[in-house]
Amino acid sequence: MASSSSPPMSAVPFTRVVIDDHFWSPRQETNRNVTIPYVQSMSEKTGRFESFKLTQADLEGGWRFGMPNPPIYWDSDVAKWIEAASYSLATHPDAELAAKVDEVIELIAVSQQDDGYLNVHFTAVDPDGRWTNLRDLHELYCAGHLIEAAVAHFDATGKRTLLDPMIRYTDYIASTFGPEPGKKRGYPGHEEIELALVRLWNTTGEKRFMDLASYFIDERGQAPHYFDIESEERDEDDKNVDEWPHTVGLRHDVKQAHLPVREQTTAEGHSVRAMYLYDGMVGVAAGTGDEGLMAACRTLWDNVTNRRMYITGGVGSTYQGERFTTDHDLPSDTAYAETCASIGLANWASRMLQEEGDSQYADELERVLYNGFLSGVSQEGDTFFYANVLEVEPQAPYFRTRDRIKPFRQGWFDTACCPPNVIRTLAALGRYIYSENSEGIAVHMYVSGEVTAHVGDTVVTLKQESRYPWDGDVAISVELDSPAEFDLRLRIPGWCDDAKLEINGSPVDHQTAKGYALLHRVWQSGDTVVLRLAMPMKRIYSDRRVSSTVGKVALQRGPIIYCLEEIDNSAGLNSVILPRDAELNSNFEESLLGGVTTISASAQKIGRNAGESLYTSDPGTLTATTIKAVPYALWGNRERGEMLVWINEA
Ligand code: FUB
Ligand code: ZN
Repeated sequence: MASSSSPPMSAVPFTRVVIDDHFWSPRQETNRNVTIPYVQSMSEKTGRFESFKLTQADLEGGWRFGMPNPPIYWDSDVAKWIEAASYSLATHPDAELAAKVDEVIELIAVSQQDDGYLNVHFTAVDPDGRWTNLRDLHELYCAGHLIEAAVAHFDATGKRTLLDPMIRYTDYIASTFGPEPGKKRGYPGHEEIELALVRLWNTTGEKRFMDLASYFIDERGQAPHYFDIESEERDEDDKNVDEWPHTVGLRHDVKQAHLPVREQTTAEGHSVRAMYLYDGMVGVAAGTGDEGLMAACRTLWDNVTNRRMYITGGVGSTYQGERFTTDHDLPSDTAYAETCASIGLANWASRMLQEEGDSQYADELERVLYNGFLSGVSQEGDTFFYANVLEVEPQAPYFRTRDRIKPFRQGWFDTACCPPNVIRTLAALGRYIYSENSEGIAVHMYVSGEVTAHVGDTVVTLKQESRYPWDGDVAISVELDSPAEFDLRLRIPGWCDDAKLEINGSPVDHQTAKGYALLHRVWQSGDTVVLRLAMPMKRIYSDRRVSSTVGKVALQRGPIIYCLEEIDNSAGLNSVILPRDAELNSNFEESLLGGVTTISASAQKIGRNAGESLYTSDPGTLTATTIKAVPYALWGNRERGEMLVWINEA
């Protein structure tokens, strides 16, 4: 029987998904051939790998890599590279890469202390500082990334060379923190370990890891406040200061520690931390059946996606504190929208999706992947955005405020969290496409290739073929050993107003459940489903309370958000006015940016006002022009120049 409610699903692991897609395959190939090796070479060049060998004595005479000493977050960069390399090895064996991974893991394992502790900075640079400042110093964040790397490496290779040291480290952490007498009641200032412990629990089945994740989540924000206790112990007068403009990181809300997490109703603080926390919360809620915690996740989801998220799926409205600000505060030109935060949002969305089975989560996942995540890396794979702004005027001075915010992609950053985050995400992209449970299979993303899914004991192969995201026709064929009855759920994207389905060439009416076309039948090998998603160009308007976009329009086609670039439209993008009734035309341009659909329209441009006065009564004259918009994710891959997502509308 088809049922509109369905038990929680599991994401089909990327190792059972083959991506053979004209849009994503080239990006994955570049990731494998360029970006993963590039992050490896930068890690070598900057001393990140070698830092695991450091001792205090080495540092006395100055370190040959030029940095005064390894910063507090380096372990996490190396961990993300191992994670990415492991994913890559799982789908594309490569002896040289495997040997390099083994070599780096050996360095890490050797750096583990006798009691199980493992952290470069607090071993070589500041041994007395261990666990003295969880609020600011990233020890548990680094541990989390190393745990994720260990799980990825074990899953990919079956080797326990990183998993065992990390289990030892985790057990040491569990002996240090917790509610039991004699333990510190601490939790991380930068979340990450929570979601990593959920992964460790998934892989090992050891409940103690879930218990530790649960402890970290529920201890956050409790009174008396651990970060204040710590700061007193350090004899520092830097307790939480809640008055604005105290943004520099001491505020508890920057760390989502202003309230116990179950009482939080708005996304506050540092956006990457928030995303990682919420991901961990769903993992724990799902693992323990904790409906109260899940309800908190739903409330936060609603706040983020309906009031605090950019149209590109970026989150974090200011570089000050790299944080969320207030509802509807989404400035385009000073957006932060860190690449890591988009990745965090994608992972949180995917986890919500497995539990709730509702297409709203897949819609946002898709929004992020095709827009605010993919913008983070160049098509050539060796330059990156840290902040993904929605409007660029290259001369604007705010770009000079931090090296992380520039009007062009850069090769590396002082804090290089984003590039290694990009590589692990692209390498395991297949994990976002399908889910399975005992009742059937759900297709969330339309990406050509195939999946081997498990519906109870039945093994089902689905083959997908489409020219998505440029074309909304998707063909899915079923392969089975023998006929089997199950649900096939196909997501009808939120942006699509007209979806039609055919099975074996005949149109079928479909029931919709939670945003998915629900097809229940006895499937035979060779059955083919065709989904036709109308993909017209759309004008999108924001809530009028978003002051920076009032009177402006964004262009969208399918999941793709568009932008204007100077190279196609000449300078002065903010003087463009798109009449409300101007016809939009789409055109697939084979030789542009690897083959993309562009949108063009007749528009107007306001000319400069007469004279040199800054302020004048001359309104300027309007001249006719034609505009051409390209996918936002691909901007900045040609010449440097202006870029604009939200266009003035007349
Ligand atoms: O602090 C570690 C990482 O660096 C954060 O996740 C990023 O936002 C950046 O601050
Ligand atoms: Zn980052």
